[in-house]
Amino acid sequence: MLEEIARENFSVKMRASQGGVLGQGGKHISGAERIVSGADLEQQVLSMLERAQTHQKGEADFINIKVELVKPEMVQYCPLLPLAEHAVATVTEGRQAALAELVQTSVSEAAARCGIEAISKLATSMRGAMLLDSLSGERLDALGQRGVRVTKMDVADAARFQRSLAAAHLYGDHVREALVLASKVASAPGIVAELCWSDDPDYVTGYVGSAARGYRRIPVLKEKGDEIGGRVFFVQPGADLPRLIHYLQEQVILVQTGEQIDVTTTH
Ligand code: PML
Repeated sequence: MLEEIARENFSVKMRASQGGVLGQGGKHISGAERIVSGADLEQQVLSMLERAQTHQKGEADFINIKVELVKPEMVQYCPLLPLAEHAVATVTEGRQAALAELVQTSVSEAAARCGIEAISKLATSMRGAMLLDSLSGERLDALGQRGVRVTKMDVADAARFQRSLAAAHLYGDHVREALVLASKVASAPGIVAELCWSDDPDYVTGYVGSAARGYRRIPVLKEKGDEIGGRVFFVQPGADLPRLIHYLQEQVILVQTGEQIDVTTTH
């Protein structure tokens, strides 16, 4: 019986907001995704509740924690993206590096500029990502301020991942969760690249992710104190959007990590 329970996994999703109506609209405060064993479920739910209640973006008045059983046959695997870091010191340098990275993944320069502008011009941060055509830069999803929220993912071996992050001097929830999310996104059908920077006012690091070039970390993509951040996914022209959105929102993915994360620096 105990073995049966240990083999069960659960997807746990949390999202917290302030000032909306039954969680719709308002200010996005916090979100998190994990896939955990039955034995770790209670602890994970409590820790997500605490995270939602103590976020520096403000006091949440709506917290949704959703738990779903994950059967082994529902799981697919993808590799962790390799990581490289740009040596940039200012927002201007960071955004130039992001533009150059996106162009190298075959996003057009016009679409890359649209993506950077789409995040920087947001009035409030979104829960999910905007899908943009990788050639024209046109917005493809009709999900407005909600966007496409990537869910149901984690690493296959959490303890090993934690060890390799610490060995590479990568600390905190932001980079841990972003590496997992970016790996799932890069494995999705029709994705060319992703651009992201955080909506956490104290966290200015972001990245460009792609299957072609990996996770290209950019230390400064916005000014400190700026509460606006978000994600843009650049999509191949003519991609099957319902299939892509289903993969991002519903397909359970465990990311396979190696023993070690090598961080290379690009200038
Ligand atoms: C977020 O807060 O959701 C985005 C985090 C980006 C992390 C970038 C990094 O540290 O590598």
